[in-house]
Amino acid sequence: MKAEDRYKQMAGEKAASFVQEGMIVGLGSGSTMYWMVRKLGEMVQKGLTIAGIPTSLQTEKWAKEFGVPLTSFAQNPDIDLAIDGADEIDPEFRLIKGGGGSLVREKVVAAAAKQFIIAADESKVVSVLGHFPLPVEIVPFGFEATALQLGKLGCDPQVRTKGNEKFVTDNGNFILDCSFSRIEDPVSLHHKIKMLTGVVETGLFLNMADVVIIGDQRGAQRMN
Ligand code: ABF
Repeated sequence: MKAEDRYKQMAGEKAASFVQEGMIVGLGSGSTMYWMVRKLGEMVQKGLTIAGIPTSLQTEKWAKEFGVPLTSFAQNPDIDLAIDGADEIDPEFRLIKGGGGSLVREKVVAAAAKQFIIAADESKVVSVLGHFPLPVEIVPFGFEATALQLGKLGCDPQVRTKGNEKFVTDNGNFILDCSFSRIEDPVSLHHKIKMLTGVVETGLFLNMADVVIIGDQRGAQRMN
């Protein structure tokens, strides 16, 4: 196993240890969350009673594979704990997420949770956000016009593709990946993007992460 994958596994499994009896848990997306959901399955097998709300169809598959019971917002709108990965984490624990295309469901779940835990390998820790292209979910209708407006904010938006087709999110939308290089004021940028007609959500998760767990050669460390 590559070191980075081991770091992901350690961070994901440590995040799972925060889950307690009877909790409704938001289940994040991405490869780090594979290890977190897998660990939750082991905990369920040992008698833990929980139910999870998945943030992607892939996470839903993992939960079923590992025996983690699932629920929904219709049954449980009040989430105790959401656990997710990230693409970038800055010193103020502000995040870029959405590399996997699930940012809208991830943000809805994170916003509904009493506590939000991030688990990631050390490669995600940055001094300033922006090297990773910022994902922005937009409605497909008039996406070309939305891209033009987004470009005026200082990036060259690229419509995400999957093979020869445009990538379509679990919500039926498109994603524009926007390379800003350095995002000095993520709060201001997030609000400017959100005000654009056609934009559903940005991959900037600001002042949301309550706990950040980083996996590195020393193991899994809680950063805050
Ligand atoms: C998900 O985790 C996404 O928001 C983010 O892109 C991804 C990180 O992927 P990985 O855990 O595979 O590094 O929450």
